[in-house]
Parts: sequence; C-alpha cells; structure tokens
Amino acid sequence: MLPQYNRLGGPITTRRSFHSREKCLIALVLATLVIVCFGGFFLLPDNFGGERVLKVYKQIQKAGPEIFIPAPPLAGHSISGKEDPHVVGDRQKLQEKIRQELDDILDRPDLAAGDRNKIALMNNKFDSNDGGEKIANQEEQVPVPGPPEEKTIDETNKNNAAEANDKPEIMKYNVDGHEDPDPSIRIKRNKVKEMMKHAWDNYKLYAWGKNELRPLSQRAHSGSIFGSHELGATIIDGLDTLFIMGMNNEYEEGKDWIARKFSLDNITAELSIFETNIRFIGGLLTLYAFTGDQMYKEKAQHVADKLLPAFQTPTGIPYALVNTKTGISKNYGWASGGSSILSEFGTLHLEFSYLSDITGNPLYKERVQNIRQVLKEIEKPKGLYPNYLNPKTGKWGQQHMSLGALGDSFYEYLLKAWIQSGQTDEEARQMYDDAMKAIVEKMVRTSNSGLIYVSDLKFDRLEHKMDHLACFAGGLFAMGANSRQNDNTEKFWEVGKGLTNTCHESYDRTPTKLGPEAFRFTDAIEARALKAQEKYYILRPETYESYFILWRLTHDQKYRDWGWEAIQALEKHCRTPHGYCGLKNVYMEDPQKDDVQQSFFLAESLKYLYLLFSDDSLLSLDEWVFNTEAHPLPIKGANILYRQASTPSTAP
Ligand code: DMJ
Repeated sequence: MLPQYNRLGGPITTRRSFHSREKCLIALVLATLVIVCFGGFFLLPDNFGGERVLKVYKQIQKAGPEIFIPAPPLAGHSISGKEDPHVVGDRQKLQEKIRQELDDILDRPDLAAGDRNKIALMNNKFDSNDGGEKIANQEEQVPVPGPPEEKTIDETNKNNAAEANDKPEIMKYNVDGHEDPDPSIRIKRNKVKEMMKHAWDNYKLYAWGKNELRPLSQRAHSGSIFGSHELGATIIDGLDTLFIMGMNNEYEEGKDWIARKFSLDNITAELSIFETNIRFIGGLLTLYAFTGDQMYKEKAQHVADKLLPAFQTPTGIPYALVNTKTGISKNYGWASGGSSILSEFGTLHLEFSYLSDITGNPLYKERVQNIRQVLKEIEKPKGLYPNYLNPKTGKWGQQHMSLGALGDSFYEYLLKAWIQSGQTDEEARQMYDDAMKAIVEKMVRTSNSGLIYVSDLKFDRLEHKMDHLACFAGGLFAMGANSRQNDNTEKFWEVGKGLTNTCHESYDRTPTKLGPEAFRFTDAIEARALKAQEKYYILRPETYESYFILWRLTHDQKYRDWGWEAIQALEKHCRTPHGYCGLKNVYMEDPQKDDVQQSFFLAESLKYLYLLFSDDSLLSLDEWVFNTEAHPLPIKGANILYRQASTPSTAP
C-alpha cells in the first residue's frame, strides 16, 4: 500500500486502526514470546535448572544478605554520622528472616536423583484402589531388593576406626542380618522398609525440620501436639527406626539435623512433659544406646532439664505442661479440678532412670522415684488407680479408671521398670502384679460370643468400651506372664492372648481392615465403634505392638498373618503419593483421609511391623525393653550397650 499526500505535499498521517485479523496476529506473536520466556525458565530439565538454582542460592548465601539489602552506610557517610536506630533494627530483622529462609532451603537434605525417580515411580504405580492385590503382585514381579548397598553401620564404624586410630572404638549396635530364613518373610520385611522410606522421603521433601507432615496438602502439620515450633518431632521419633532398618543415608541426615539444629534454648513453647519425654528423650536415649554418641546423651539431658520445673509441686507429682522459657508449669484445664494425669506422670520412669545412669546425675531418677513413692503409699480404691491425681493435695480426682486413654502406659511402665532394672526393681513388679490383678477382676470382661475386652470403670459403673490405645495391653499381659511364674500367670496369658485377638477382631469387622479409635460391647454389637467420634484411625501402633510381642513369645503364625493384613490395609487406604494419612471413618469402603502423618507411625507402627518380620535376635526382648513410643532401651546387666556412667547415680 502506497502513502497518500496532503495539499502541502506531506504524507497524510491518518491514524488507521488494525483489522481484527491483524490484531489476532499481534496477540499471537506476543503470547508466543511470553510462553517462550516463561517456558525457558521453568521447563528446563530438572538437573540443569535445579542445580543452577541451587548454585545461585549458594552464591547468595556466600555473598550474604547484602545482596538484598543495601549495606549500611559507612560511619561518617551518613548525614548525622549515626544511623537511624529504627533502620538498623529493621535491617537486622530482615537479614535474620532472609538468613532463616535460606537456611531452610539449604538445610533440607537433597533427594538423590535416583531417589527422586524412585518416588516418582512409586507415586505413579500407586493406586489406592488395589492395595492388597498390588502388594501380592509386587511379590511376584518385583525382584526382592537385596541387602542395602550402602555400607552397614558396622562397616562404617570399622572404617572410621581405621582412619582415626587414636580414637577408641565405640561399640555400636549391629543391625546387619537378623533376617528370617524364609524368603517370603523377608519380602514382607522389605515391604515395611519401603513404607518407611516413602514416609521419610516425603516428610523430608515437604516438612523437613518441622514436626509432622501433611501428606495431602504437602506441607508441615503445625496443629500437632508440638505445634509449629520446629522441633523435628518426626526426625527424632523416627530415627531409631531408620537405624534398625539399616537406612544409613537417611539416618545420617537425621543425625546431622539433630546435631546442628535441635535445641529448646531459643524457643518459647508450652511442651507436654509426657509427649516430650516419650518421643524426644526416649528417642535420643535409644540413639545413644545404639551408637554411644555423646551428642545424643547431651541432647536428651538438655530436654530433660527443660522439663524439670514441672516437678516443683507440693507432692513432686509433675504438671502436664511446661513453658520452656519461663519454666511456668500447669495442668490441662479440663483435667478433673487441676489434676495431673496418671498415664502422663506415670510414664517417665524408664527414661529418667536411664538418664541418671548414663549421666551419673541422680536427680532424674530421684524425681521419678518420688512419683513412685506417692503412688505406692496412696490408698487405692479397690486396688485400682484412678486417672487423675491432684499434684497440690496428693488426692485422687474423679474416680475414672482405664487401661486406655489417661491410664494406659502407667501400667506398662511398672512392668517395664522391673524389666529394665534387670528384674531387680521388685517394688515395681509387685505394684504391676497387684494393679493388673485388680484390673482383671474389676474391669476385664468376656462378651456374649467369647471376646475378652477391658472396660473403663467410672464411679463403680463399667463402660463396656475399649480404646484402641488399650490394645497394647495384650502384649503387656503376655510379657508379664512370660517373665514370672506366679498365681496370676495363667490368667494373664489368657487375657493377653484374648485382648490381642479382640483388637484383631475390631480391625477385621471393618471394610478397611483397620481398627476404630474405640469399640464397644452391647447385646447388639461386639468390637465395633458406635459413635461417629470413635470411628477414626490415626495410624496408631498398639495393635501391631501386641502382634509383635505375642509373635516373639509364642511364634504362633497367626500374629504374622494379622500383621500382614494390616500392612495391606495401610497400603490400600492410608498410603498417598506423598506419605501416609489416617482415616476419618474405618467403616466406609473408601474413607476420607485425615491429612496427618503422625510421628508415631514412623517411631512405632512401622518399627513393630518390621520387627514382626525380623529374626528374634533383632532387638531381643532379653536385652531391650521398649518405651511406650517403641524406643528400645537396654536392659541393665543383660545388655552391654547399657553404657552406665563411671560415676554411678546414687538413687536406688
Ligand atoms: C504414642 O505416642 C504412644 O504409644 C503413647 O503411649 C500412646 N499414644 C501414641 C500412639 O497411639
């Protein structure tokens, strides 16, 4: 098209508009340009883009936050010679925030390319609708992974010792071997190890250093009992399971995080004495026993010291919660007139006694011995221990008794304190025998069809309901019966086996084959939940714990079969592409998931299932006793890894 001219001979500069076809063309060109630019940035191959981004971050870290914030003016360069203190404060805050965020990114251990591929493969293969069959097929098709390629803890140890001849070799627990001779059992054990890897890798990817993982939302779970404080609950709770499974690379990542990051010093948190003790102190003590690494012992003592202010009560019975900064302690508002809870203050003995023995400081043992004395001397209604005790008056609160919630692990620690002491703590054994005898008489019942269960007792009335939490008691009764022959032995065996069978029934009577939080016995139903708030399953371990103990003590094949049923159900209903979740209603064919991977799933559920398919020599019950969070502690006099301090503690 030629230009047109006006009367003066100049070109006519009319503003002509574009035709709609031209407009489309221009828009298309612009859109293509935008896509190419963005695509170039985001769609480059991962190992190219990822590494580059990481390099840039590392450069940034080296260069320091000044990249983002202009450096402060040199003295004399500012107008007044002094900088505005508000500006200084703001800059420091900003610098700290940037440092933290960079730390978080750089701190998370990278998943090796191989691992990433494996996760992708597992996630692709995962199909929540065919859990059981898929596993069965996997057995046929997938070659059984051989022993881990990485060096074993023992080998690593030998090499380290060879390199550093001057250091005395520290004895470590050897987890090599301990496999069942039957190849089909080894396949099942490997399956549990793969589940652990899936749980750990996804925690690492989405919630590293935080307490727990939300697998569906792929982020940290800050509503857990430890809140949003970055205490690494899953790392500390799960690390001994990784160690036992010989997952050495993962173990080293966790150990490194604990050594560099774990501290309660600069946080202000209100911590539960009980939960902090069983998960953190318990986990760290086991790691110390396994490795002899002083770091674990020091961290365990550091945590225990933070809990000590809670024991400053007129009776020495500790409060439930302590503020880590101020030491101010209190009880839960809902707990019977300011009472402390039996299962909480009664579940400190194993950890605090052991801590005294390995540090040589008698203080910790004195604190729990004092609790023992109060409980020994107090009058017990019908020989039973109510769930609530007031720490100021030393009097019982509401007369509720339970082997489930609020009572459970107190009874467990009576027997286990005796076992841990090398069967010398007779006081504990006697208290255990007396308490369990009273429970059998007053609270254990048999259903119309012959199922043995343990009810709650509320003001002389039996509530024919059993908590999932009480399912550990099958193993506890059996352990008590197995370790001493007396008038109770036969009955305790019967109750131990019976309760374990009933807990299995509570699983078997659901379409998911996973058990409800609580189940009832009426004329109409047996071992089934009634209320909506009893129908959930949050990856709890107690039933698997009893399968494991009963397997070790009887070698009855059914316990392994039941454990395998549970593994298949977990795979079918609880596994997601990004970790494991609990279920909101086990009675639905395809239940909704709860979006929480509990730290006790790694600490307990997977550990007990792994041990169920291991040889009896792995964590032999003659040498180890499990705390209530499944952290094994050495038995005095029976286990060379007890590592008693050379200055013995003086408390009994
Ligand atoms: C764990 O933290 C411990 O087993 C505790 O004794 C009871 N509850 C959970 C698991 O269900």
